Formats: sequence, structure tokens, C-alpha cells
Amino acid sequence: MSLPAGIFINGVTGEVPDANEHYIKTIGELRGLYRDVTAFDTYLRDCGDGPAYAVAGYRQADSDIIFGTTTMQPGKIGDEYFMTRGHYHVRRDCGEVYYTQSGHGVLLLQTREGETREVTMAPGVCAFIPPDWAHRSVNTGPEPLVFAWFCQATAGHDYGDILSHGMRKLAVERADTLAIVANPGF
Ligand code: M6P
Ligand code: ZN
Repeated sequence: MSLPAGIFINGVTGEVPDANEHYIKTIGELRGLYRDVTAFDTYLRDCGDGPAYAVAGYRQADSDIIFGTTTMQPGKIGDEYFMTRGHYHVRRDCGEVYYTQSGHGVLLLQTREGETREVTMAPGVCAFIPPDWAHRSVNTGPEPLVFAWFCQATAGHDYGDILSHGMRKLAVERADTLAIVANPGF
């Protein structure tokens, strides 16, 4: 049986002391995500491999809801800011909520039909991700981007489409500022 609980989230570091699920994605594990392969190899050679983002999750057995945090490091590969892989949910009726606690970024969203949207991620902004919209978060600032996420326990991650085709839009740095541009490789 699930029991009520008060779970502390450190909004600066993203740490959740009571989390029972954790993983880290390193830059090296994200080969293929960034368009500029030479910049990717140069980054790894010069900076070495290290964490790109960390996910902590809190799940209670038999509960319909899970939540947690994602902490994304700042950085760029070529002109693309550090980003998550991006996914649809396996269950197409399941949306998600991202509540940004620190740092700055952009949430890239798209439907299977080709509609796209961007939602600014900034402290205090709660991003609503409707069911069946693919979503990828991008850290566009110089600090870690920390956000709490909340979704159905059985939503599931479907990486297939985004992994093989990428997303329709890219979040890149142009003249020292964020630009959302069409992905020429899509
Ligand atoms: C968010 C949530 C997680 C997700 C993580 C990283 O925190 O949506 O479920 O795993 O982002 O995103 P991805 O799995 O696409 O790399
Ligand atoms: Zn999701």
C-alpha cells in the first residue's frame, strides 16, 4: 500500500534524499544526439567524459504517480546546448509536468503530425506537456538547470522516433544568444 510522504527536493542541486531511482547520462553516452560529430569528439578529447544530466525519481509501489528531478549540466557541443535524449511516452494518454527550480532552458515539444512548440524553462515556471507530445529539455544557461517532473507511473519512455530522426527544431547558440532553428537533418 502507498503511504503519504513529504519528500524534500533541493531546488539548487536537484538532490532528492529519499529518491529510490537514479541514473546519470554522461556526454559520452549521448553520441549521435548532436549534429556536429567532430565537435562531439573534440569535446570528449579536450574535456573528457562526465555527467550531462542526472535523474532522481521517487516511486512508491502501487502508486499511479511518480516524480523526481532532472539536473542538467551547462555546456555545448558545437552550437547545440546540452540536452536530454527526448522521448514520447509509451502510453499516449499520459502527459507530464516540469517545474523548473533553478537555471534556464527551453523545452522543445513536437507532435507526431509535425506541430512544434517551445516552452521557456525558468525558475518558477511550470511546463505542461500534453499527452503524445515528444519533449526534450535543453540547458541554455551557464548554470545547472534543475527541474522537478511529475507523471504517470506507467507512462513509459518511447525513444525510438526521436533517437532515429532527431527533433524538428534545434536549440542552438547564435551570436551569443539562444536561437530555435529548423533541424536541417530532420
Ligand atoms: C525528465 C523526465 C524523465 C526523463 C528525463 C531525461 O526528467 O521526463 O522521465 O528520463 O527527463 O529525459 P530523457 O529520458 O528523454 O533523456
Ligand atoms: Zn516524459
